[in-house]
Amino acid sequence: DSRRFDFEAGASISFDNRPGLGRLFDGIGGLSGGGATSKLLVNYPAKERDQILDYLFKPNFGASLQILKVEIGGDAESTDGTEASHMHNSWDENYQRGYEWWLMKEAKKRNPDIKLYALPWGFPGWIGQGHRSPWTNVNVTADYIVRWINGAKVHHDLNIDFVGIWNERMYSVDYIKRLRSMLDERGYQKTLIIAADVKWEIAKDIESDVALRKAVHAIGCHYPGTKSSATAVSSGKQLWSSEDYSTFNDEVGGGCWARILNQNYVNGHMTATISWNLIASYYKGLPYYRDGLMTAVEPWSGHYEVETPIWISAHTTQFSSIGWKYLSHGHGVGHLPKGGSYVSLTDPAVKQLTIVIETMTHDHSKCIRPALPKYSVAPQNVTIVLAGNFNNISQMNVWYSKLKFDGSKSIMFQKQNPLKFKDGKAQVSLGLDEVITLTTLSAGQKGQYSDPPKPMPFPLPYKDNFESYSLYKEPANLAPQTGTYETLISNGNRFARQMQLVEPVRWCKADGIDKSISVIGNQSWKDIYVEIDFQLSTVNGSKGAFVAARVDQGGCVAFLAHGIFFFAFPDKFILANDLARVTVLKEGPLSFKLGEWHKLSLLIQNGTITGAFDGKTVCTVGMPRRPANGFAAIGTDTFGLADFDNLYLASAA
Ligand code: 147
Repeated sequence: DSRRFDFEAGASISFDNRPGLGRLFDGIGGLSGGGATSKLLVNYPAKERDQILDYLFKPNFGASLQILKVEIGGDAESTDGTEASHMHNSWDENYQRGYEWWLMKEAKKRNPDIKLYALPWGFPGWIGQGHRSPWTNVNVTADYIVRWINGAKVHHDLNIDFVGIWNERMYSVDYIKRLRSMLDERGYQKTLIIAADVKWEIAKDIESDVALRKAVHAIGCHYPGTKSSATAVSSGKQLWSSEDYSTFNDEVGGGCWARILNQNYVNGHMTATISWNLIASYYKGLPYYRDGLMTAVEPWSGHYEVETPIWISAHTTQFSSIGWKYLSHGHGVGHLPKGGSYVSLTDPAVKQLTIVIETMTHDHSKCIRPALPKYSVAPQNVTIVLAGNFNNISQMNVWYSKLKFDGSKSIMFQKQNPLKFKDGKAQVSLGLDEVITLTTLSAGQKGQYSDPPKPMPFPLPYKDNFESYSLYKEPANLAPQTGTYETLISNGNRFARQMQLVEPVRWCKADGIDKSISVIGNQSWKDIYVEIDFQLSTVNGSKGAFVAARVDQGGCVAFLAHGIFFFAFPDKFILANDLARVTVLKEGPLSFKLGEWHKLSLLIQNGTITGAFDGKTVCTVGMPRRPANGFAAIGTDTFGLADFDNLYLASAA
C-alpha cells in the first residue's frame, strides 16, 4: 500500500468515475411539522419573513434546501403543538387551514425544483373508527391522505412528490399497498411512497413481498446514526434519513449536521437527509427549543437568527442537484485516514465535481440521538487525486467553514482562493471541526441581509380581536397544544373556534385528556392579567371554557400541565392548579347560557389570584407555591365547539 509511505506528505484520496458511480442523490431537506414547528414564522413582518424564507429555500443563497417535508395536520399534538386537519370530521373538507400550504408555496416560489414530501403524525378521531389506530379501515385512511394530496393540487397547484405512512408508528403493509393503488386510481402515479419513517424494519417486509416492494419508492429511517441495515442496503431501494438532526442549533448542532450529511452516505448509503426541524419557530419552553436549521421565535420584533446548520447545508446543497450521483465508495467517498469523511457528487454528464470534506470531532458533533461511539480526528494533510473524467480539472472553487469552540467566532461558508491542480493532484491541509467544499461549479453565494431587528420580549399589553385573519387560519401566537383553533366569521365578527369534537388518533404515546389548550406569550411570565370572551356552542359544544396563566408545559405532556386554570361552566366556575383539575383551588356558582358571549378573566398579582366573570370578581384565592411562572392560555373543558374573541393580555407586575 503506497499510501503508508507518503503518509506524512499526506495520504491520497482519489476521485474517479471509472470504477462506476455510486447512488443517485435525492437531496437535503427540512421538516416543518411534527408538529407546529413553524407556528411563529407565519405572522412575522413581511420583510423579515421573506428574508428567512430566502435563507431556507432560495437557491445559491443559504441552506438552499432541495426537499421540504411537511406534516399532514391531524388535529393532534405532534411535538410542539397541533396542526390542523383538512378533515376535522368525516363530513368536513377544507384546504385553507394551517400554514403548511403557505410554506410549500413560498418554497416553490423560490425554488420550483424543490421536492415536497408529506407525512401524517396524528389523525382526527373519526379515522380510527373507535380505535387508536389509523389502520382500522385502510380505505378510509388512504382516502383521507389522497384527498390531502388532491387538495394540494386543486387548491394550491402543488404537486406532492413523496408521501409517508405514519410518523414513527407501526405501519400497515395493507395500507401501503392500498395507498399506492388509490394514488394511481386518482391520477397521482407520480406521488411516490417513502416507508415507513421508523427504523429499517420495513426492508425485511420488502424483501419477501413483491407487491410491497413495488409500492415503496424509498425506505425512510429516522435518526439512523449514519448506519443502515444490510437488508436495507441490499433491497435495491433508495435509502433516506427521512428525519434526523433534532439538535440544539449552536456550533455542536452545526457539527452534528455536517457529520451526518456526509456520513449518512459514507456509512449508511443514504441519499437524502431531512432535518427536524426546518426552522425552530415555536416558543421557548416547548419541547426541543432551537432544534432547527435556524431560529425565528419573535414575530412581534422580527428578530431571527441564522444558525450554523444553514451554512453547513449550503456546503452540499449549493453545489449539487437532485439527480446528480455520488461517486462510489473508495473512489470518492470514504473516511479520511486520521478521522473525518468525504463524499463527492457529479452531474448526469459526469463533468462537474463537488467534494465535501468534514473533520468533525466527537464532542463537537454529537446529535440528540443515537449515542455517538467514540472516535478520534487529528489534523492531517491530504492529497486529492482527480482521475477519469476529472483528471484534467485544473482548479476547483473552495468554500470553507470552521466551527469554533474557544469563544471566537466560527468561520461559516467562506469563499477562499481556488485550489490549483497539477497533473490531477493538489494538497489540502485539514484542521479540526472543518467543512471544505471543493467544486467545479462557480455559482454559490453566502447570502446576507442586514441585521434583523433587535430581540424583544413578547409585547404587553397584547390584544387580538381576530379580525385580521383570513377565514380558517389559526390565530397568530396562540399555540394549540391539544385541540385545533381556527378563525371563523359570524355577523361580520371574526373569532377563533375550537373545532375538534372527539379525541384524535394520537401520535403522542401518553394517553392525554379531552381538554384543548392554546398557550401564548412567554413561559417566564409570573404576574399577569389574561382576559377572553367566549361562548359555548349549543350544538356539539364543549362543556366549558377556561383562561389560564403560569402554564408550565406543552407538547405531548401538555395534559399534565400545571398552572392556574379558571374554568367557566354554565352552572359553576372551577379554579384549579392543573389542567386535569386534580388540584382544585376553589369552586363556586355561575350561571350563563350556551350560545352567549361572556368574558372570563384571570389576574395573578402579588400572591393573589382573582377570577372574574363578565367583569365581576367571583373568586380571590392565594397563589399556591407552584408553578412559579408559565404561559398564558385559553382552552376548553372537553373537546367540542367553543368560540373565543377579544384576547387581552396585560402586565400585572
Ligand atoms: C421525533 C419526532 O418524529 C419529531 O416529531 C420530533 O418529536 C422529534 C424531536 O426530537 O422526535 O420522534 C422521536 C422521538 C424519540 C426518539 C426518536 C424520534 N427516540 O427516543 O429515539
